[in-house]
Amino acid sequence: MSRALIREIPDTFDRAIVRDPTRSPDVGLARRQHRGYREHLERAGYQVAVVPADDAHPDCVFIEDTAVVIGGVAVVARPGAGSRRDEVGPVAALLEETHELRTIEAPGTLDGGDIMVMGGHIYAGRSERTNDSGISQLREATIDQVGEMTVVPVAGVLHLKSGVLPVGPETVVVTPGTVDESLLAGLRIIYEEESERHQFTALPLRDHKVLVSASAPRTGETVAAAGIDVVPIDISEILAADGGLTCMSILY
Ligand code: CIR
Repeated sequence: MSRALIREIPDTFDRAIVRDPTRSPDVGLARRQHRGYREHLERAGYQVAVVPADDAHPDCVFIEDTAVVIGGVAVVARPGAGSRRDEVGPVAALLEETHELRTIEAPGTLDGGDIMVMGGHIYAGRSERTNDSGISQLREATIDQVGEMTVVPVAGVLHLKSGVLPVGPETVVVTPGTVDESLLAGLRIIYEEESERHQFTALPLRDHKVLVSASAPRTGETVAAAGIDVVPIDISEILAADGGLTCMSILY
């Protein structure tokens, strides 16, 4: 059984943290786009569990940042943004029913958006949100579940998965200049189109389709030309809050 945890959008979503506020997201439209996202997960065969929104946490829809599930272990994150730290409670309570729970403790900080697992290899982004202590606690907690870990310093974007998006078992889309690509050795790299910078995001699903953001059509075409079955979805309001397609779910 493949499961997807998602979290509803709070009424306060227009106050989500943004790096470069040009406009605030429209909450009603964001909710419609989120419903479309959920439908894609259901269509792909995930059993979807929904955590209710919490108006005290404008960013709570970005549930990926609150926990990392690797094999039988769920590592409860300690989000780098102080205002997001208490988002983890209800997610931990759900994961505890099915997984061995570990917790990132202070001074560690870790956002799930910085953790990318490909072929049993963990890539851990060191970013504004995830520090060395968080990364070494994650390594310790999951050492029995996966092989190697590569630490990837992240520049100019929020998370590792803002700049490096898996679109297949060994293929990623990279926003040029955000990571040292030599750390991704062995992976096939497709570049995000310069004119679509920070607009491409993706989520590979269990049915081998890959959701991609409709706002980066040229990059989407390049990914499709590489033989990947892409499904565009409009998530303009999620992008406006610095979110993407991975960050609205925890898949396991
Ligand atoms: C934040 O700044 O924390 C949110 N506005 C966006 C989080 C996006 N999370 C993700 O990509 N994993």
